[in-house]
Amino acid sequence: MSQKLLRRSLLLAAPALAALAAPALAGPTPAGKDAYLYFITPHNGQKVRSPVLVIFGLRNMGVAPAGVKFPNTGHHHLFVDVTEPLDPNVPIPQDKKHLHFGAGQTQARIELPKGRHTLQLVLGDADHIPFDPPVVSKIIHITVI
Ligand SMILES: [Cu+2]
Repeated sequence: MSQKLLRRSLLLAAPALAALAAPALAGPTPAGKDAYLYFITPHNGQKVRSPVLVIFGLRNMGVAPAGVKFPNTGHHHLFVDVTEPLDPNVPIPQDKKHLHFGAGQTQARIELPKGRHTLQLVLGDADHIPFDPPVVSKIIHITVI
């Protein structure tokens, strides 16, 4: 491998290594005592129209933007039709099924296709890692008509 090519592959590898190291450095953030995460709306079994207004309810903890390390706070994540179990030791993925509300939002309007969907809220710490123990809502089922 040429010196130039080697340097390029190291540069490419660096962010990946940093991402792998981050959870171990951050460590699990303790959840607030009696933290309770829930949907204010919609409710389980509700028939709704898209865009769906989702309001996040949280008791006994506060909301802070992502990146802000303040005791007993986190930011909301909405899981849409997620079937894989939550891995509490790594940052929550960021994709169409895992929505981050890193500005500290407590509600959102989300576009969903017609049909049945599952929704679940997961609170993440400043580094998007679930708390210890994880602060998650019940999974609710909604139907978009
Ligand atoms: Cu996040």
